[in-house]
Amino acid sequence: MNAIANCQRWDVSFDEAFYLQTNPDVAAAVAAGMIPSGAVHFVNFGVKEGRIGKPGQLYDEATYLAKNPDVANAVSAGVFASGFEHLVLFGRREGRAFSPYFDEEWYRKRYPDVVGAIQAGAFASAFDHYLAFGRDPSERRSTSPLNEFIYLRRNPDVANAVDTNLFFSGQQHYEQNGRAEGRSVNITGTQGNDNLVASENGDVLTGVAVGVRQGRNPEPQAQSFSTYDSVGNGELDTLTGGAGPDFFILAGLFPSGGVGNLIAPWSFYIANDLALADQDYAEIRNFDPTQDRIMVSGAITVDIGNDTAIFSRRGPSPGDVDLVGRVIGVGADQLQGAFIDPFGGSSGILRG
Ligand SMILES: [Ca+2]
Ligand SMILES: [Ca+2]
Ligand SMILES: [Ca+2]
Repeated sequence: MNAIANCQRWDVSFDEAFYLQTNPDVAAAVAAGMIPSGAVHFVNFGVKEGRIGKPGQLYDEATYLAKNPDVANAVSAGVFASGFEHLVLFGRREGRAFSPYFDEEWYRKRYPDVVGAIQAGAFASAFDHYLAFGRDPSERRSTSPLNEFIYLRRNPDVANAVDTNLFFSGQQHYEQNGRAEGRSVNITGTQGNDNLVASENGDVLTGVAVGVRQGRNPEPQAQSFSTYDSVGNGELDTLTGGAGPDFFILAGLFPSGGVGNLIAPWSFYIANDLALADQDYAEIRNFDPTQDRIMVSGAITVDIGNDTAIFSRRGPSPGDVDLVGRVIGVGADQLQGAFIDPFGGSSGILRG
């Protein structure tokens, strides 16, 4: 059977030995010759019964049927035994959504190089790129706004679980365990407009694209570090806080030229074109001045109605300022003490 052969080859959701070991009733039925294999059981029955085909299983029957109504109809009509059968026969090559733990659309938005590679025919889908390269410890690409690289670096136990395939990704670990365990995460955006929302655990929200670079440090654990694939030029991001103490990042440290690893503070959301300075910024919502904080570089605040506009200098003349943030429903006087400026109140000049 073609579907079974595909299922057995496609090892991100099914492992015959694991399935028989964890489902003794199926193992007994296979041993008695009533079913040819665990895979046949999984495709026809097990996946619909919510049985797990493999540790870190990516596939989710309910997600697949909900996101692909034509498949749901075909399964109801008896054309396919399960959504999973359709996926292994057709859906995967069609790039269909099949998992809460991989967002094809988001991955393409975050990594334009992958879109280029797909257009050039190197990969059938973003998921195929992720399997081939994105999970590698040197890349740790994100499959959602949860920053995979930072999550795995902050949680070595999770990194170990991912590297030994107990979880497919840090994001899967967070959704299944980490959130309930109270782990906080870094939620990071793309080079486009983003809508990022914190959990209840107290998170770090950064609207720009935070990536990974290989460093020059000879220590293996320090060979890579996070950096920025975009700096907010032309971006309008919405960052919404949660119940915990959140940290909103409107500035970063960047390597600068010269000797050694000098770093310089740069504000995000500084427009390349001065005429567009008010068009790019982070809109901060649900901000709690008693516990949430905003990282800035040389912020200048102005009350605008019930909100506070945050400007950063973009050049040496006093009026040469650029809108970088807007805190909704919070006045400038309430924000005193909410700013973290590790850059010592420096001007935040990015260009010019
Ligand atoms: Ca963005
Ligand atoms: Ca909060
Ligand atoms: Ca701006």
